[in-house]
Amino acid sequence: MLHVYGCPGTRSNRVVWALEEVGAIYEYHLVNLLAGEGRKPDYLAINPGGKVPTLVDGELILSESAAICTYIGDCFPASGLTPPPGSVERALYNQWCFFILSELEQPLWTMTKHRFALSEKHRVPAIFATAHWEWSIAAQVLATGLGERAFLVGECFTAADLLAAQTLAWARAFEIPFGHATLETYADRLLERPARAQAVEREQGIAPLVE
Ligand SMILES: N[C@@H](CCC(=O)N[C@@H](CS)C(=O)NCC(=O)O)C(=O)O
Repeated sequence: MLHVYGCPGTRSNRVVWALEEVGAIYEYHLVNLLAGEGRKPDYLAINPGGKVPTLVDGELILSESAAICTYIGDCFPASGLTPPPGSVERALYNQWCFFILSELEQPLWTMTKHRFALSEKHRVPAIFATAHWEWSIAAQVLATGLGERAFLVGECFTAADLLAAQTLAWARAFEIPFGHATLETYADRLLERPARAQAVEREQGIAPLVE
């Protein structure tokens, strides 16, 4: 049995979405970040950073949302969520996942931290202009890489698209324009996938949104 530790309205929705895409059976454990549950010793024992998501599969404990989504895809190869290891598609898939986590989401994470995630004494409002500028550059790279295609890699939906779509949804929640009509269409289409709706329902059914 797979166990996912998450909190509604956070990056754990990537993992729950991936689990729903592959049809996995899993147990969801709420880590109420607002109530400080991420800092409890029993949770720190499986995730020393006190963050969500975490996936536990037997002896394996995984953090980092992209690594978890990739593991889920690899465990369910028929789903096509991850291209086969060693393939050209897998190399491109890895590239997009690393880009999304290190370039695309970072300006959003900077904005999130300096809006509310950090304690007030650590917030630097002057950072927003730079974060917006960095976002526009990363969004341009994503739009160029996607072109007129439906998916980032090959002809089918992969976890790279899932991570990109969730990051675009995050930008929308912050009312940050994408600046590219193709990204709007891409996000609309991916965010309408039934597995995403099931994931949102599964997480929100467990606890109210943190925001
Ligand atoms: N790179 C990590 C980031 C995880 C992360 O920062 N999670 C946030 C919620 S979206 C969190 O748990 N924050 C609580 C904290 O920093 O104390 C991933 O993608 O899994």
